[in-house]
Amino acid sequence: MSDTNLSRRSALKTIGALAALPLFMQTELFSSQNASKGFTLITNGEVITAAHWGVLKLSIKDGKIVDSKPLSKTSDIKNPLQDYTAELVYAKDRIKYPYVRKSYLQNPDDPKRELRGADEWVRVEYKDAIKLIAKELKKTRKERGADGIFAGSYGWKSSGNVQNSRILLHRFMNLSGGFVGSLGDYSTGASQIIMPHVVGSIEVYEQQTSWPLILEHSDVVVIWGANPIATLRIAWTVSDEQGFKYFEELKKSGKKLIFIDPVKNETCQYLNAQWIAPNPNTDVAMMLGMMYELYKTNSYSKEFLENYTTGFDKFLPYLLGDSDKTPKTPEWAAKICGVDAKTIKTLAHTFYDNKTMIMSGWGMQRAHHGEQPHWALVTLCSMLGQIGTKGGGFGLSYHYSNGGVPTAKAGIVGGISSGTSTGGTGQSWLQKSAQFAFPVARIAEALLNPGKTIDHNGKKITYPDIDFVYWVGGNPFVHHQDTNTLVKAWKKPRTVVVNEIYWTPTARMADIVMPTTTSYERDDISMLGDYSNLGIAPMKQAVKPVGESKDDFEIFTDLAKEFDIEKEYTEGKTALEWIEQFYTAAYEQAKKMQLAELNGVEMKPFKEFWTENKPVYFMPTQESEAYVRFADFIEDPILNPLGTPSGLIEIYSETIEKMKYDDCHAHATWFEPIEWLGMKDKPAQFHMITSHPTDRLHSQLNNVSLRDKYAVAGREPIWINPKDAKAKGIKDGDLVRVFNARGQILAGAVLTDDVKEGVVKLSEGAWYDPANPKEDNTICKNGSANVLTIDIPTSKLANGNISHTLLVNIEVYKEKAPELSIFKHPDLKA
Ligand code: PGD
Repeated sequence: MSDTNLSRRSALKTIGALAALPLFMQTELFSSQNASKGFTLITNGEVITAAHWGVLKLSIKDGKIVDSKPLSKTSDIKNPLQDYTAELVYAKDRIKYPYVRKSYLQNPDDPKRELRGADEWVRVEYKDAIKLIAKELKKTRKERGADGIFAGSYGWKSSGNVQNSRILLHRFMNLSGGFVGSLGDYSTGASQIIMPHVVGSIEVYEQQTSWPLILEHSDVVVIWGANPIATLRIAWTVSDEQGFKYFEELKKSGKKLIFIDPVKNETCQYLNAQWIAPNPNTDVAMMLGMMYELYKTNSYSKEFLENYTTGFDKFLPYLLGDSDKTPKTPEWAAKICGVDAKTIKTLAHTFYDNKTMIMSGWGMQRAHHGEQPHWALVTLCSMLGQIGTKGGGFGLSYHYSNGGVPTAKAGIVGGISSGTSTGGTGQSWLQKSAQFAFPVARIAEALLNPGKTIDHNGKKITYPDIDFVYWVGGNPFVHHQDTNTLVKAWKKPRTVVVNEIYWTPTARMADIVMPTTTSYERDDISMLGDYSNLGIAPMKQAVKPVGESKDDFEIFTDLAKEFDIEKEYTEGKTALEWIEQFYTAAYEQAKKMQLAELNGVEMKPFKEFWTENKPVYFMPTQESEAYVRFADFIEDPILNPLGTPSGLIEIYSETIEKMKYDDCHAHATWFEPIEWLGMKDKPAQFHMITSHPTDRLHSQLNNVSLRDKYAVAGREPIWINPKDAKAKGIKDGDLVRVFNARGQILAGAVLTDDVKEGVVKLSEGAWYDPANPKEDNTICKNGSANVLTIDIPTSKLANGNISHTLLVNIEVYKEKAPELSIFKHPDLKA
């Protein structure tokens, strides 16, 4: 029996075991807001729900959540994020009521914007807050038109297909008269623009060659700049958690595992892989060195280049140095990336001589000229000639949302949309808002420079003059680069409204704050597994909302009433009726399929599904277990061309050539980043990596006691190599100041050989906690990485963020350690 069959059997076994879980017992019942709709909240018992971090079983006692556990166990890799639901719901820093900033309430036309983040808060009645938002929104629309209103509102929000805060905001804004939106995202800003030019699809959010094939066919697995053991704790919808199981099997497989990253992270440690540590932001040079070696030793696939790519001949003069007098030899690369030439050569041959799957993360493209690394990787893999084979090639999503887990045949649950199915007054605005949109990570520049025109992927975009900002489900004062510039930019609009669960740094920078429920205080539904569709998870309300918090659907429905568009907004349905509609559509879809196609899984009608309160699990198909990314194209590139102009992999892009950008040429190129270790006259000493955190989802969960397990000196930990630390007189556990020309933060020193000399690592997502909000460039007491990052675009092509390109200095903090304020309530006037 093949490994594939084995792992298919084990997958089916796991899913079978899940399906056989006993029904949860509902005990005491009491009337609640849903009782009138035929459903009830329980005061004692268990509720099954779901979050980005998996399907959860909550224990309820006397109407309160007392325990939270994963519903089932899919591997031995623990996911601690699943244990903190009660703390999330009853957090000290919950926003329980609507609040308005004092100066804004006194005079919304002259709201003393400079006091944002430093003013007092006044509690108001919910209905008054709704009226105030509606009045000021109408005023701005009248004065400035739709382009005066920004609702791009980026963020990871909570899971759930109905309470999708950003979509709900867009739906309201579309129907009520339009808004300025945003393009792209912070995760893959550079790659999602470059990859369509190279391989004809965005690639970063595509299903990967299936894991069973990797386990059966790959000889070498390379993890290049990724940390799946941390990032697979979460998924965009609800994590199916199957990726962990496959990494467990990979660890046991005996395959050669290579890990390329300046930081020896949890994944390298877990897999016990060979660690190769290039300098940050120099992967392109290293890849070029490998390509040079392959070319010079005639160890590359001419057949692949001829049949499946275009432009290698135009790339070659650059590789060989004929066009710029710099041959990209391994020795040349070694000087830049800090990995010796011999290792570069050995790696190149190891990849060529073996069936090699290169799994790359996205951190390398969140860097200056971030368009280049994945383009160079595709060029390298084209030379290796293994793209589209079982177990070979590259994959850009094995570290994200369980990519590579085979897809199930399933009924698919839809979600609420930003338009309406019945049309409605705002439909034309869908077009218009897209017209006004600008790249998401250019928000601070856009606020500060109305009327400025920028290049973007061959087009020109002019920033609108924004005077009203509405943000939901995101935390820009933690996620956006160069916080101190954002603080200045944020003072530009007259009005800022934020719907939030907690007093986050972003909520504190608003004028009007609307208290929002957690997903455990409202009903919702979600698919399980972004790529796998392994199930449908009910997200049943577990407890009553805290304080006067409302779900986003209710807040926007109430706002819609003020604009006489309630009917269009809700389409006459409650949130629960939307859930029923989406589930029933999936049920009907499944009913049309043969039972055999669904591996015998029968969906139940909505009422039964909802009352039983347990997920439906689907089975992966044999076809999906045999899925090979790019296989169709490789089988017949004429019949199955890629979506590029040539239909082939574009090693050289004439489309990009025509753009004539100085910072993104027509083939993968090594560009020096604006700050890096190899630069002359370095403005600071260490390159800081701001990777995704292990024990949070970005900024989510920074306010629960899980933080106590990783905080050092009460702050965000910073990894520093012991040799670097010694030179600076820093000891393990010291409180340190990390600083550069853009700002300063406090952090706790962790001395470890798991970070390359000259490099420090501090994860993004610690809540920005300004020591003195009234002071420019004040120190952040908690250690938010983005106080130090640079807010310039990757290039004119993609305008992605460059959050991994920065140098910092570090020293022992000798003054009295200031107390944190960010996890407490701000000063509130009752
Ligand atoms: P989250 O912490 O998930 O971060 O940035 P993002 O803003 O997505 O923020 C979500 C917020 O939504 C939280 O404050 C949460 O309380 C709130 N929320 C949750 N559910 C609801 C809801 O139902 N309704 C409402 N109204 N609010 C809700 C993440 C972003 O950071 C991303 S995606 C990436 S990839 C970037 N990565 C980096 C990086 O690698 N390095 C740096 N330096 N910076 C980055 N920033 C980016």
